[in-house]
Amino acid sequence: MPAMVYCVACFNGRRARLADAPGEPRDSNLSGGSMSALVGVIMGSKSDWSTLSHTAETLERLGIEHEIQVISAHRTPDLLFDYAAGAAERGLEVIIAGAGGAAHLPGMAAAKTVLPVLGVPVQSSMLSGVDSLLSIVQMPAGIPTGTLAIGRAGAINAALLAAAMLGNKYPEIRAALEDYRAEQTRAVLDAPDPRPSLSGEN
Ligand code: RP5
Repeated sequence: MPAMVYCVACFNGRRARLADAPGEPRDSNLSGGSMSALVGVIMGSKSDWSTLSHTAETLERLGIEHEIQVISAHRTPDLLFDYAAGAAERGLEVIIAGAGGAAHLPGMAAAKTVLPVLGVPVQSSMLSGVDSLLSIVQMPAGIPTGTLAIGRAGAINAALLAAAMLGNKYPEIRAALEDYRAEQTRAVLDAPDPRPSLSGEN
């Protein structure tokens, strides 16, 4: 039995998480209560979770309701189409899609929705994520896909960029983003010495 099973039959309503395991994708929307997700975080494989977990952590830190799911452009193409086509109707306002290698997930999601889609290139083992980056970034005119940096930085920044978009509509998200930035600035200024033993000391 797989460690985590999603009920994929109820995409036009609320998804059901039947079981999950620590360190694997989970649906914070379902675990967090009754609010509906604003951000859909999808990834091409469970193996992408070590990267996209940074997206989830950042969204959680900012208090942004989100849902998380493995959807493969290649292994589950019909599911991808259903998910992207129904995303706006279900209340999602931004989709973050991470994939590696021949990373078609973000672009194909963008092709099926007018919601903003942010692509996170996962660092692949064979080509270090350059393949992922190039697969996501060179979209044809007419189907934009926002493309972030490869790996952890891109995963975090996708969440922050989603927050910036949502912040135009939701004041509490704008405020959370401002706090995040202020805290990050303060952390640098408070510990200017790079040597671990002296960090924070003068
Ligand atoms: C892509 O293929 C996924 O996004 C993942 O990064 C890569 C490898 O997938 P697995 O073979 O690890 O499932 O579709």
